[in-house]
Amino acid sequence: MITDVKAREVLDSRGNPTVEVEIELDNGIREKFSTPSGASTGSHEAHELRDGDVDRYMGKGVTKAVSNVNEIIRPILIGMDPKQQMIIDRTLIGLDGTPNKGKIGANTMIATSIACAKVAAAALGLDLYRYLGGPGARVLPVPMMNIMNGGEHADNNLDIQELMIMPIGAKSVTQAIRMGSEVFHTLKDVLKSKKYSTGVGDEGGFAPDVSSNEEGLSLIVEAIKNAGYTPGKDVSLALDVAASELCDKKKKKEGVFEYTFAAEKDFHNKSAADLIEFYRYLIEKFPIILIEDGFDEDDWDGWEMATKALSSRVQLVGDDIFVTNINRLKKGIQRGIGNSIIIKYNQIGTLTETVWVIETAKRGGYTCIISNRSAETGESVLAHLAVAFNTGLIKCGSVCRGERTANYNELIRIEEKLGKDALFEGLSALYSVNT
Ligand code: 2PG
Ligand code: MG
Repeated sequence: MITDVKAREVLDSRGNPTVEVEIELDNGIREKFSTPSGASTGSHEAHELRDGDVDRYMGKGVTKAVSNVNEIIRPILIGMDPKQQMIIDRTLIGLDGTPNKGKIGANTMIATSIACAKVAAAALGLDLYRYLGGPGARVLPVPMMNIMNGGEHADNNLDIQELMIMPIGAKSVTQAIRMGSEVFHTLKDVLKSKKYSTGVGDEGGFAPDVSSNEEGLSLIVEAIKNAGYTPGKDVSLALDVAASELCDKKKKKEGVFEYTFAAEKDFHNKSAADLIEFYRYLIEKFPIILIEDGFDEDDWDGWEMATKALSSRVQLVGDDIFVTNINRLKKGIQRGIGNSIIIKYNQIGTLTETVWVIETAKRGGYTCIISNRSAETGESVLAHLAVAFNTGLIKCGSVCRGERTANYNELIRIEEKLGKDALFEGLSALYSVNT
């Protein structure tokens, strides 16, 4: 039984405040969870409640979220059973009462919701993945490792927000992590030899001022080879274009979707059809097996066209278009938009709704990628969620910085614990891709 709930303001990995919730049970067991935060946030995401008081933390304080927990949520949760996750989450949804969690705040709610799950698992003496996933939880995910940062995550001229590597040729997640780390360090050498900066961006990937997106991809391919791996066989590439950030906002208001990649001199004010051809070109030239947010969050027609054209070649992953929202995902499934979804619990605000989205995606034939945000807090819940729901795919940033390695290290521990029951699927985790 829950005997206490307490919130506080702590910092995330970008140095901004975030809300942490700690829950205590009558047997003295305590667990806490602090909420991550995005930079390239989709406009359809549930509301992140910030104070807006410019005298504190540039307006980013979360004291309102903290008092929502301590004054509104705490008295209601005390006495409840933390294992009743659905009831607790429905209570939070009811307390908020708005369609986008605009009152209590999705950041407030998810901190509470996941702290409940963690404390319930601890009370039962279970690992979180086993508590949430039951006896069938055993798939270790293929990691999407973000080793070059651009877009909103770095101050360089790379348009594509994330260039990622996927060690699909590994036999285990532990080996995949080793391969990723080796490529990451080799990339550092490649960058140094070409006099590029080796400083890292928000998610721990390098952020060199490359002359074009293609150059960024070429440097990574060089690093894969120099590390002793075969591009496309051992290690493939994935992109998060975050194309909502590259779409002309004014034109969009008139219902026209136009895309500009500033680093490409021939790709300014182009249509979705042009963009499909650009992606086709990149897929031919580089071993790319996954493209996330290739189109704007509201460009349903562009997405539909791209799915028809490219979905047998790559996973087309919806992040900002779906925002872990069941209604947007259902619309996507009905219209044949993409074949994969990014799962970010703070986009929706409760663990229960997150699980509903995962289940719906799977029934619709979509793969699910459990994903980090560009600001994390050192939690390793993503690793547990990926294994609990056998998603086969995870995205938790680069292979450096503690808030990124927290999840990789947890995957290594879970794989060790599962022993011969562990399953790592490699390329076949991306069901629809024929290479
Ligand atoms: C994304 C994420 C995480 P942000 O777009 O997928 O990589 O970025 O958290 O800034 O939205
Ligand atoms: Mg994204």
